[in-house]
Amino acid sequence: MDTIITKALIKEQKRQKNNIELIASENFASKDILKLQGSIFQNKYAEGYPNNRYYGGCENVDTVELLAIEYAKKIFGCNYANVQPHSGSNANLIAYNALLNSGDKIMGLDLSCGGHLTHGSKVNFSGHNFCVVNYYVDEKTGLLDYEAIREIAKEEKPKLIVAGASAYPRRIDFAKFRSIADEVGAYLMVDMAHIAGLVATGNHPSPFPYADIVTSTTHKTLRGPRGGFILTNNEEIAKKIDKTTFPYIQGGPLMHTIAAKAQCFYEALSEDFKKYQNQVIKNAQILANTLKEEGIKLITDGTDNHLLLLDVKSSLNISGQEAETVLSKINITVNKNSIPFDKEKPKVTSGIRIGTAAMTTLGFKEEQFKQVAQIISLSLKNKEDKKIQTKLKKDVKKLMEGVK
Ligand code: DSN
Repeated sequence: MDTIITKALIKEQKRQKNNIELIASENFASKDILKLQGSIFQNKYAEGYPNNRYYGGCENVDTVELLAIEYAKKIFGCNYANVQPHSGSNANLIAYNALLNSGDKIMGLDLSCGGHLTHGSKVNFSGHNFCVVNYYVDEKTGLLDYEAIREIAKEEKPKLIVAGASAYPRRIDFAKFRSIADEVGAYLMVDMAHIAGLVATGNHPSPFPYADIVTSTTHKTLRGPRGGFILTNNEEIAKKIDKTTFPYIQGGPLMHTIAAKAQCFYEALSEDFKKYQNQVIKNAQILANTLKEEGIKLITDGTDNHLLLLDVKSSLNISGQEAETVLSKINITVNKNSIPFDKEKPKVTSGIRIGTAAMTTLGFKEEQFKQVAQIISLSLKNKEDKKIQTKLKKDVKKLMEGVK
């Protein structure tokens, strides 16, 4: 192997072994998933769909794609699944193109309020190809205000409403979104990328039967390979999704990733996965409560899911960027994140977003997460004190040594 790549790989292995990983969208996939991602399935071209391909020799990749589809339908309780989208962004690109024409109006959560780039940001295809209207969280509570969303929808009459977020710590009420969509004759699309693992195990209400179309990734709380998928209960929409995925947007499916997605779904159906997701929630609760005890402000004052959004600017008078850097020096990995109505630029921000999915996979429980919260608080409150930072880095090392 190229020596530079080898060195980078070894260093990355060390980084993942030494650091407390709190990025809410990351996780540690199982050995079986990694094995399939790096498997010979990657050598196979399989444009088309199972039993209907444009290439010969597809019998084995057909087996794994059909299995991935069956498992996905079983987990999420729906009738149709397309497991070919290469990513969550692609899944959203496909969903919009399946249902809309260029210039049609979509309505999604504002980026600084926790929405995603593909929910209508101007710098993304979604904001470029479609007419976008945003909805927001309530400025005081940080919560989705469904009546305000209803009013915007009535005024703007979007053709499609997106429910779902990248940095929203609370439960999303899909039934309410459905009633808003029905009132204005819009499609309801749910992007459940962040919460898919929670939905799979009943730790967050399901988007079905409310959504017309559900998009997701497989690598966040779902703990699978990096990739996307799309679900629906509507046969006509399913046909459109398939045609839009291939040949309209994508070419050859990534069969190694689809095999790994099948394994991810297989794991998600297990009792162990349910226990894991229950622990993700318990860990997020203790993390939230301890940070609050330490005087750190949380957007929405807590969490219902796997993630927390810390307002470090108003609590500690530092930016999200600075907090990210301070914590990275003691081997805690987080990402700076805009908070609702943030006055700072996206590269600076007033907040950080943290999540419990990855470290729960490594075996952290309430006891460890309580310590993590105390370390974060001490580190950010004493950012100039080298002695304290050195001691905290040692505490992190000790916590990571406890990981089997
Ligand atoms: N970039 C992902 C996240 O961190 O939430 C979303 O695509």
